[in-house]
Amino acid sequence: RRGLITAAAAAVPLLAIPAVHTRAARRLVYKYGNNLPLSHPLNVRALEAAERIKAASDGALEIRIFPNNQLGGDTDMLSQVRSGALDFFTPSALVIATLVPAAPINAVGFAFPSYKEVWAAMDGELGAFIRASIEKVGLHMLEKVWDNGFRQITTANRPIHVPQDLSGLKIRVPVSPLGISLFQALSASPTSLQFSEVYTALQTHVVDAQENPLPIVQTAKLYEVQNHVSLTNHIWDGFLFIASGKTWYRLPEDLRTLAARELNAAGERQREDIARLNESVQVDLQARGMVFNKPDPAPFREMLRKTGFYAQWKEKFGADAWRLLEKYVGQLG
Ligand code: X2X
Repeated sequence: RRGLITAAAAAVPLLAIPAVHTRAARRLVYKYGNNLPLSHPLNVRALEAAERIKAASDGALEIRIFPNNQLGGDTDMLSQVRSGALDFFTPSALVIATLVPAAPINAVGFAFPSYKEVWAAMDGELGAFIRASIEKVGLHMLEKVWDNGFRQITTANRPIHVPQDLSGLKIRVPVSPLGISLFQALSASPTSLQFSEVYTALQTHVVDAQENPLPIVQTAKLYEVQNHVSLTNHIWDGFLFIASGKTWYRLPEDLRTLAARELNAAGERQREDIARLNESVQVDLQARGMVFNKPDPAPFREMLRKTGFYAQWKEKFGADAWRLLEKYVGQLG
């Protein structure tokens, strides 16, 4: 009996942190909201982290998760996390851009060739730059960015082989000036909608297309309302783990350290989950009837260059931010 307890304690070393352990009398409940289904690795790993944080703090800090837009769409959650009504939120950099224009520097069209450059940049100077811009508006961004993935185009009515196939296409993009600008430059007709509205908008043909990483197409069941997948990899997108500056700094320091450590570790595991999913998701979506093609990115990039997309966004982000991006992805435009 005794041996069993010792073995269990050894398997969960966090239970042994004494400073946190003594705080059991004060129980804090923090809320975390996001826009994804419970089955997405983001929620699976966040739940796991929440359990570990609760156990290691002996119940002093409980993080309650509200997935799937239960607290409203991205725009609502963004204002809640600013006011302190919500404690944690994981927007894509595309979405937080309405508040922090410098944030979506990672989402410049056709910038990242592969995950190798993505994680070097996001765990390096580019991530630090984004974090610093977010701290300026009174929010705190945890160190590890979680993976959304490379965004791909899906449509109800046609495959996209070359930029001309996008001409006039009614495509949903996130509420994001950069997303709108990218698809306008590629001659499509983009509309901004929150993710909470995407399934219905596709189902009712308010739009005919959308773009998201495949794990989202899978977990949000977009395959029910879309037929074609064109693997454009046009944006690498991540979820920034944002804490409300108002409530984060109110946490006792030991709980803040514990939460940051566990959430960052969960973020790294979530990246591995997405990497594994990326290996199997195409076969799964094909089995559900989706038809895939893989266009050559060169003519898309060329069209962005010709229409002045890169020049325009270099000016908006500024030469310093642009140089940081190019340090990881090579020269753009
Ligand atoms: O809204 C989207 O498309 C999503 C889920 O990818 C983001 O949060 C940006």
